[in-house]
Amino acid sequence: MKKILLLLLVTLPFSAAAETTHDLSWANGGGSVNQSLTIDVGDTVRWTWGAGTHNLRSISGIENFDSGYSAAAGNVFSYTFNQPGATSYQCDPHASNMNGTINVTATSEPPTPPINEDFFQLSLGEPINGQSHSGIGNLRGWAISNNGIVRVEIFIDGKYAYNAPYGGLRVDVEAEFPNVDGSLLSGYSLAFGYADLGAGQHTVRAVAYDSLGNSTEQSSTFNVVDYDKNFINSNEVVDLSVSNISASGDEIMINDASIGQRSYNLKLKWRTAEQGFEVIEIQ
Ligand SMILES: [Cu+2]
Repeated sequence: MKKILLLLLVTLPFSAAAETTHDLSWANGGGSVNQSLTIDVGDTVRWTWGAGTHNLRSISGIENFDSGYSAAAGNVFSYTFNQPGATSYQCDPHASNMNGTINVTATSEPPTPPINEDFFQLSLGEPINGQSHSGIGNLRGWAISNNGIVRVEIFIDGKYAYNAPYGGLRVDVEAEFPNVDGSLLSGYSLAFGYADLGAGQHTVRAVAYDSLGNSTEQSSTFNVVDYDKNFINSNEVVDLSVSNISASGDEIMINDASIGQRSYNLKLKWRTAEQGFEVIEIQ
């Protein structure tokens, strides 16, 4: 419905300014002296010859035209005026008796299409698409719309899970989108138990809705790495004293980590989004 209204608004001014054809006589009987006509850009003037031999030629002004001579009564010369401004013309043999001026006024400019102020964007920062997650981490991102964000829905592996709390402080988003209303408080975030999903590939999808009912979304497909159990309790010993720990680039390898009476090989990797190291491999 909205689109139909917009189309009407855009097309109406054009149809209202449809080109018109104006008829004038072109004869030597006194009826073609000091012709004066004001028309719109794009209009056509059509002169119809009376008796006698006449031409019709522009002599000053914006446009240039010359009908050439015709001795045929009923001969017609048409000219379409596409530029605003005045043009004077005459019949050369009867210049004092057959002359005139056409004034062309610019039609009102068609309105420029309304600027699309519907800015609507959602970003899912974590989980990180294509990466590994483990344990408990964040599910977070931001959503902004000039029409206001009503809610952010979270889908896990294709199923609706819950609405994410929305309204968190995002100074960085406001800095990037200062002209979008509400960008300062555009964050959504919650603690997320990645391990609860179980090891393997999973997808989280965040869908934002604005006040007009529009939606936009982003998905992340990621890998969950897991210990034998989903949660290492506080009474379970984590002991790295016999581990072999090495580092390469932004990764830390911990071999023979004793966790809850089991031995694991772990790989940790620096995560910019998390500003910390995340366990990305558990063996
Ligand atoms: Cu003439």
